[in-house]
Amino acid sequence: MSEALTLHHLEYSQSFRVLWMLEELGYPYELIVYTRDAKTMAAPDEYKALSPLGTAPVITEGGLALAESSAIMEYILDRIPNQSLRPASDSPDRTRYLFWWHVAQGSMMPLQLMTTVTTISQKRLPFFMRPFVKLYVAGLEALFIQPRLNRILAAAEADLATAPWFGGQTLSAADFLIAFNMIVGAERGMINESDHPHCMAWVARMRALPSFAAATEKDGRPSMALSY
Ligand SMILES: N[C@@H](CCC(=O)N[C@@H](CS)C(=O)NCC(=O)O)C(=O)O
Repeated sequence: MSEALTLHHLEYSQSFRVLWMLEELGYPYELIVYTRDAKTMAAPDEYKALSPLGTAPVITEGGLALAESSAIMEYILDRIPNQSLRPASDSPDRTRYLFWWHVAQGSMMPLQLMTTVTTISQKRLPFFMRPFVKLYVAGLEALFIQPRLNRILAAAEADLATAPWFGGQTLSAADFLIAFNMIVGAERGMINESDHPHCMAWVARMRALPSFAAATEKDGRPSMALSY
């Protein structure tokens, strides 16, 4: 295992946000890009073997192998004392930063994942089961998933109307963490100009960062969303 901090990046995955934040920080790292299994879209076996969870992202450094996007991002930020991506505990932006940092993984991702899983599994079901499952999924979307996502996006609209970044006045790690949710949401039409103008303006601001161009060049993928 290399002594240098190495990001194991799985294509079309949440590891893009770690790649992007590393580029923003200018922190030295090595990059290994893995492709998904063409049939199952799962991570390849060599990726699954990297960490106990078998999920992307993973970083390694010497004997360390660390999974989970937010744990990895905190680990990297802890290594750089003078970075500005985490508002200090006495900053007026701190609570807003903490809120969105946790919303990304704790509230938004589970809802988006439910939609992804139900969409993929419907396509893999025997055709005679599909109408029943479609009805069930439509109910789940209407009663549970969409109302919750709508409340999150309404809160994001309200906050982004008062300050440009999820963490408040300055760009923060919360922006990079939630960027995967937001940009995939925009690519899939869940976030759109007519309903979420402030969110779309934030997406444009994020995409305009030089670190986005650098990360996409290294990633080499046309989008963040996995097509299914
Ligand atoms: N909460 C985890 C979720 C990780 C996760 O589900 N990653 C997906 C990629 S977006 C994955 O590894 N998929 C491939 C697989 O499960 O084989 C994190 O943020 O690291």
